[in-house]
Amino acid sequence: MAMTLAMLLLAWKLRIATPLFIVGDRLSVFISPKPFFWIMGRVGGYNHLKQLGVSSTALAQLLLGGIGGMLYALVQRTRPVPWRETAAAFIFLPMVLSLILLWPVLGTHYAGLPIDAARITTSLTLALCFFIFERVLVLSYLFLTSGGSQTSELSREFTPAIGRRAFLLSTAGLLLTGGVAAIARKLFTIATFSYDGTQYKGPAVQPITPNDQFYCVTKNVVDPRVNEGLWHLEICGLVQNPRTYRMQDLQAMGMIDQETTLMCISNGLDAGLMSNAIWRGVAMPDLLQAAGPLPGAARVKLYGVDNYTDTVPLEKALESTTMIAFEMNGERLPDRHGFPARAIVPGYFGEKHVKWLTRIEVTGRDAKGFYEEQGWGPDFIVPTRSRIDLPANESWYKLAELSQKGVVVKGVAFGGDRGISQVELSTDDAESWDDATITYSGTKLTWALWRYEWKPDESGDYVLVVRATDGQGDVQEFEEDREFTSGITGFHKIVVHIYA
Ligand SMILES: Nc1nc2c(c(=O)[nH]1)N[C@H]1C(S)=C(S)[C@@H](COP(=O)(O)O)O[C@H]1N2
Ligand SMILES: [Mo]
Repeated sequence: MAMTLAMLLLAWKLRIATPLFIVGDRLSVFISPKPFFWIMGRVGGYNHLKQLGVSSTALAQLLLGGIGGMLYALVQRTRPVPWRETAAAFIFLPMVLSLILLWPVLGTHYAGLPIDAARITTSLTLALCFFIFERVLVLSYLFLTSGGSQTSELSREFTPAIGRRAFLLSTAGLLLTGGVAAIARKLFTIATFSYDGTQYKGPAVQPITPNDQFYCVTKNVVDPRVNEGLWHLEICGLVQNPRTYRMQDLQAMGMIDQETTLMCISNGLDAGLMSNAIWRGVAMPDLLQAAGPLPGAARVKLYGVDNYTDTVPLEKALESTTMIAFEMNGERLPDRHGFPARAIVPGYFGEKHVKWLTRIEVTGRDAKGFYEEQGWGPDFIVPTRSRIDLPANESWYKLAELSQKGVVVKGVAFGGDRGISQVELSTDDAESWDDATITYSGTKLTWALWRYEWKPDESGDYVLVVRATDGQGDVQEFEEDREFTSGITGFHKIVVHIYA
């Protein structure tokens, strides 16, 4: 409990990555998307899965601590255990195991320490936590059993002095447990559960999504809140001149403003994990060209301070529309959208737009990111898609009331970085199509908004379907062979009832 309390305090006050949070990150790369979705279905969503992850890590930790304590007590009864043995068993051994097992995720820091500094900080504080465990265990055992040396083995356990000490120790244990519960509650209030999975859809959809309504997806239980003073951006790997930029260096560079739509790879046909904003920042090729990619460079691996990673082909990173954004719709990036810097990779799924960006590593062709390691992909380019936002599925209208203005049908269409040239609506389940009006055409990198006035002339049940054509003239399609791990394709359909 003392060690767990120390970890929670470190996580809460100093935003240090403790096993409570990073064990889940370490394990989740081993769960491929199918079982991942199965487990998520079983436990009731990503938020529950995260809660399950943290609480089982905490329980496992307490259980291991308990077993360690019992083993120690058993040995202590037969002979005094010297400090170098308890230190080896309870500090050195767990430290070595943690370094080996958690190495890839130790470079995490939720206040934005650069990766190498974060790795050292996480390791040192972990050693401190194990030290606390060892000291509390040894000292409380000695406290419990001291002063009973003259009495026999049997009476030692039942003397009033021992009873008093046991009572005091238990009380201290209860206080620690209370502390753990109190800080766990505090962490819960700043956790991502309340907003992870936020969608933006429905009749109120605007061309530009307001920052506080922008869809949100994060792998984290507690998101980073980066301290800009600690933060920097590294360009490294297969480059001639590795470099580190502080925010003021970046802000002195030429800025671009670019409207770009983002969509999550797991967005359902009727879902709202898609939003549009105006991003301001620097062009990624400016930084990469200054660094000078070496022969053999094929991909670019982007790292967030939360130890999230993803990769893009070097060619894509060198396109002038691939950028590092510092502002969103005229404001500094909100914390949950990646303050102080995030990648914008037009035409690729949301995963690639790494938030809380702290390192850009130029790599060979085999580099993989967090979700790629899990088995997402292999295709990460957004296929053309469209959605009906109004009316809602299963809406009812009275025919007589539609004689003047009909049913207003509207929604969005998104063609990755290819733009949208046409949107069509069918009111007979894809038998025939009619042009919708594009009310907001956006740019090649954004969604378009469309509208259609439908005047049904008889009552009945209608199936409405939308389809879009991208800027290259390719009509949205259902790709039968496409794995869901590359994002689903198909058509959004709704049912509307018209009654007499
Ligand atoms: N550092 C970091 N970047 C990240 C993620 C993350 O968990 N950590 N999630 C990714 C995913 S899956 C998506 S869909 C987008 C969502 O961006 P948004 O929350 O700003 O809409 O961010 C991506 N970038
Ligand atoms: Mo995503």
